[in-house]
Amino acid sequence: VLTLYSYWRSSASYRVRIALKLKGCAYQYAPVHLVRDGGVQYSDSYRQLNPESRVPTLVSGSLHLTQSMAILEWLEETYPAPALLPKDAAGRARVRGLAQLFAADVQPLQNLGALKYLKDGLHVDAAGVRQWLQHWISRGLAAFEAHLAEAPAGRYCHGEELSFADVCLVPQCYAARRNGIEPGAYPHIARIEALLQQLPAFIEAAPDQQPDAER
Ligand SMILES: N[C@@H](CCC(=O)N[C@@H](CS)C(=O)NCC(=O)O)C(=O)O
Repeated sequence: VLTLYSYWRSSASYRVRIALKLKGCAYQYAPVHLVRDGGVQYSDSYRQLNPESRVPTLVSGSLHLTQSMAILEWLEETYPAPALLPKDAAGRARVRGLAQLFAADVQPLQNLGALKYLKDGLHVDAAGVRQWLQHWISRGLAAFEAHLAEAPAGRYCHGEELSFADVCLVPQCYAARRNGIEPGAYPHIARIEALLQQLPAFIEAAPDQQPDAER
């Protein structure tokens, strides 16, 4: 039995939800409210699962897996079909590079904890925080778009098969919209996102479909 500790709006959790659904893995959903009571991720009980106090955490028996990209790699090795990485080394490097563009270079700068430090620690005002978010998110989307534009045409981010790059793209588009950036301004991203948003795995993994979604 797999248990996913997740927050509906968390883009890192959203990646793992998409991959679990694509691979047809059933899982229990354990909500971790990142805002209420100062953040449930800081509670002693959650810290025992994930000392970094972040979501997601995926629990499988005695395994406590943290870091969404490490979880995606574990899922890929444990449940190889359908594959979310290409067969060739160059293709895998490209897909991992696209995925890390968002996971390593953009998401940390839009994360709740980083924004809280900008506001409370460095006293940046709301307009400054918004400018920060829009700067880093737009820069990441523009770079991702340039990568898509230079590759041979395909249905998805890397050719005809779904990959980690698609799994990371949709949550980043969600985070962009939340912060006033319209990913539709980037033509390749817009086309692929529209296609992905029609797939059941992506629909079921969406933030507003989660049990802890606030409407
Ligand atoms: N690199 C980590 C990032 C995890 C992360 O930053 N999660 C955010 C939500 S998307 C979080 O738990 N933030 C809580 C906080 O900053 O207090 C991953 O990919 O799993």
